[in-house]
Amino acid sequence: MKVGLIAMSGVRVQDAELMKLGLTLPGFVERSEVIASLPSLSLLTLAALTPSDVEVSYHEVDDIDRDVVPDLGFDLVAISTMTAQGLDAYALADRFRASGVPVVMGGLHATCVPDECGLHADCVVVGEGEKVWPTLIEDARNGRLKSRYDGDGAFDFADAPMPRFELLDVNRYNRLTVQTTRGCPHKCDFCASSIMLTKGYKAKPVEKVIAEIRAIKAIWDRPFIELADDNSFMMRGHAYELLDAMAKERVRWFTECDISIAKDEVLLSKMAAAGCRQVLVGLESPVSDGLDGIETNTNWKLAQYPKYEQAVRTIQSHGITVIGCFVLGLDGHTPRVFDAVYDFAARTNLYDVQVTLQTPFPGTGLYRRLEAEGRLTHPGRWDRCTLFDLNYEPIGMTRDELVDGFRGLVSRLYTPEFVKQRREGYHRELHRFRQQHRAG
Ligand code: B12
Ligand code: SF4
Repeated sequence: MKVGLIAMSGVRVQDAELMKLGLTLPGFVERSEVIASLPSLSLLTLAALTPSDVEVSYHEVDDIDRDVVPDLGFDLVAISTMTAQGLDAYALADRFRASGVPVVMGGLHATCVPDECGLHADCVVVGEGEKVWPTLIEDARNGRLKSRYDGDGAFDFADAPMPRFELLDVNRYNRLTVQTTRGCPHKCDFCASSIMLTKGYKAKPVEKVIAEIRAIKAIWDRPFIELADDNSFMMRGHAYELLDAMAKERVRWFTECDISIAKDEVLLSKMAAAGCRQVLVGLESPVSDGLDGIETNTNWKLAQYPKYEQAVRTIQSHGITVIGCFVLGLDGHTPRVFDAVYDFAARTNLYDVQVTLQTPFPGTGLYRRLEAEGRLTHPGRWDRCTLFDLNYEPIGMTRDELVDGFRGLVSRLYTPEFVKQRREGYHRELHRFRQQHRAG
């Protein structure tokens, strides 16, 4: 049996004007290039759970002629996609099926709209893939593939297999990913990440993470690793142990965390010592109005707002640069928000800034709310779920004000001068903190 694993990779933006504008801004291009090339960790993980007598191969979708779908001799095709390429994934699945090859579809998009995916795939996997994959393969082998398999969200990371990094041609990637945690203790209205897959928050045993890092080092001398976590280090005992172990591996890495890491100086020191170069932090809004009600458990994000500026400074004072993420178009936002983002970045010397438009991904509370309020403007246009294309009616400004304000902000944030100003400011502050530290 031969299984073809196909990753719907790549970065998407429909807004042609924004794309054109972005290409003229070195700061924007730099950020896009960093995130554009990452392999699918989910498919490498499933490959590892495939019995050894089944042949597996890994393919980036761009290497497959989508119009023809060449005969690659597959007995089964497994497609992993997020929402932005959901429609492309359907078209690809349709072509494979038309040529007689059964298709399995999984991932965040399939988890959120399984019935729709089922119109294009023989089988849809909802949620985490690890627990169901071996059974699915056995069923496919025996000609009794079911139309739906449900990962129940309770996969134990103690059973996590070693992803098959060796299936990759590493020369084509600028980072490889390792997952150390899944889920998040918070529940944001718009979140379309791994809280869709599992209810709790779980951490991979330290020795497994270290083994994965070593496997990457075996194929790549000085790798830059991206932790594919949505919110790292929320279990402090595990985090300390992991960071101490990572410090011995001498790798450079990036991850996503929430702002609470700033209140733990021990954690920050350990992160820096372990090779952490940068963290992405979801600040979401530079004005408190936008934050109210976003985190639906305890309104946690609103409560953090007064600590934002100091938190950015504290994290960066450890030599860990921050990418501050802002979501524009939240219900509390008015056209004043664009200047507020710019000013926040200038005041705090944010090393990097990521601005996106609020996006109602299917399956989220935000999607359901906007649908109920009749505010969805492009239902079903999953190709517009890129974080850069507007799909709903905002309330604090018009659609034009939001789109134009967003483009205007992008054109100001990523100019070489403003990027240089923030980075020089970061280095100055870092130098000052280090001198104070030595003196103290
Ligand atoms: C790495 C990454 C990428 C890589 C993906 C590489 C690849 N081919 O997979 C790149 C850079 C290409 C990328 C692109 C984009 N991304 Co991205 N990305 C991530 C990131 C950082 C990690 C994802 C990851 O590796 N998770 C770990 C793996 C193990 O989990 P998983 O993929 O969900 O897989 C599990 C299950 O879903 C399931 N499964 C998955 N696939 C399959 C397939 C089969 C057959 C089966 C059985 C099971 C199965 O089993 C797996 C194990 O349990 C997340 C944020 C984060 N920190 O999590 C954002 C994230 C997933 N990306 C996001 C977005 C918005 C995008 C872009 C639209 C950005 C853009 N403007 O272009 C594009 C969309 C591309 C597309 N295909 O549609 C959103 C997803 C929203 C959504 N629900 O669609 C996230 C959550 C970020 C965010 N917070 O907004 N991304
Ligand atoms: S903090 Fe981030 S990962 Fe956690 S629920 Fe909110 S958006 Fe999702």
